[in-house]
Amino acid sequence: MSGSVAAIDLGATSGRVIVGHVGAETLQTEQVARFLNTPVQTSDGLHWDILSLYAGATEGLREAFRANADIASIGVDAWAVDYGLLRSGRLLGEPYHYRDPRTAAGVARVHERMPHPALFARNGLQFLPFNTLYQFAAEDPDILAFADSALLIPDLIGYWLTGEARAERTNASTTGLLRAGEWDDELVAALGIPRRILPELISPGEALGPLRAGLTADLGGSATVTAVGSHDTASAVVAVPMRPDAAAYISCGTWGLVGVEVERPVLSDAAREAGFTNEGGVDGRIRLLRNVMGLWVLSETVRTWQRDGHAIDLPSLLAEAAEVQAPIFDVDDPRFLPPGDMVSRIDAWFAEHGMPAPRTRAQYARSIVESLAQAFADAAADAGRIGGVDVRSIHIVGGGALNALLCQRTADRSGLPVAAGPVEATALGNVLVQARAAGFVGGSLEALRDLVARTHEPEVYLPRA
Ligand code: LRH
Repeated sequence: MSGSVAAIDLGATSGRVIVGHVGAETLQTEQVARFLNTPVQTSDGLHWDILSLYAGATEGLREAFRANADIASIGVDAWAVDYGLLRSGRLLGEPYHYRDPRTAAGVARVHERMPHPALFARNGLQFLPFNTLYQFAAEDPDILAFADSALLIPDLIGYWLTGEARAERTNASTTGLLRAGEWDDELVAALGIPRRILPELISPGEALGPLRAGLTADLGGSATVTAVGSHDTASAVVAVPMRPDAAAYISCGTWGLVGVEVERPVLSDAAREAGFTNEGGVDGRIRLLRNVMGLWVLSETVRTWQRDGHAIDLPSLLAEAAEVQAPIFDVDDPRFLPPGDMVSRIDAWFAEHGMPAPRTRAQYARSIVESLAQAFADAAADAGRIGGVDVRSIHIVGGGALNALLCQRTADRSGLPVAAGPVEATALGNVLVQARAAGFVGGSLEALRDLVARTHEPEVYLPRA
């Protein structure tokens, strides 16, 4: 039996609605809507425009039903860690963007009560200043006390679609408040977080609920909303056509999430010291990975040039970059996290390290790509060592799979073949988990990945001397 499902996939720069057609030998996707995600800086910080994202998602669902009356299920994924606070079902304000610097105060407050090594022993998370537990600690305590629930971005969209408030497990793992897959009540209490704001957990593949009665007429169709790997990276990893015992993956978009898939969390000192995180995956797998800064540094650099009046065409810029040499810098330096003028920050990094900075735009682009490739190669090697996986190839999925220079240089710098694609891994992973729940396809993650491999042939980059 085959059938169709719809995936809502919200990314840091755009959102999409994709219809997937799935059967034993079929895995096809068509994008029915794409809308921009434009964060808004207000007097109190950097926010996501969540209502415009919800409007884009529902307009996309309307289009999906118009084109495919038989959609059986809807799944939502988005970036991790961010949330909306609600009281009696009403949103108390636009969610903060994880790149808003307010989290620094939260980090200090949390670490006063529990330093990172003690936290890591419980939640297995890499220290990232925007993990949800630090954001909660940075909230105005009166607002937190007033709220009766906190919903991560995909859970919030799911709530608006169904009226059901739940916390999907893969994304909940990025809050820092899960221990062995359940809310860590002891930690929640120790950090003074009101326990009532954390909703009941739900796992990928479980039904969240039917579309609200009021919505079905508006959208022109009815379907069940199914929990997927609602953390976008969890969905992407589902659709990596890899053998987990022999490969590393890089989910490369705004971020480069570099890691291996393991059966159990790795809570060793080596994992913590190397900045690895144990995020929850679909089917209880663990995503042992490191956040590498990703294409953000390049896109933010291009944005700075465009703002200064230069017309930049990315493919031409990358073609020119392939022809020049450039030095590398540490892309994971925290100075590159907030939005802003990346070129001056890159210059400052080189000045502090007594090295000449790039001069032309092509050299800057090359320097960023080379630095990313090196960070990817290092993280893939570390992931293999720490996770006990004999990494013999690297899979790059997501938008970065289209960047031939980055893929080739990752192969060169790691000495390993790089298999690039699918570009739309996140949407495919979202679609596959729904399709399995609906009975359109069966089996383990391995069977789902085999279907991806049969239908989406990767582009292979062999390492050059
Ligand atoms: C990628 C991602 C990543 C998180 C970051 C906040 O979109 O979900 O896995 O660390 O956003």
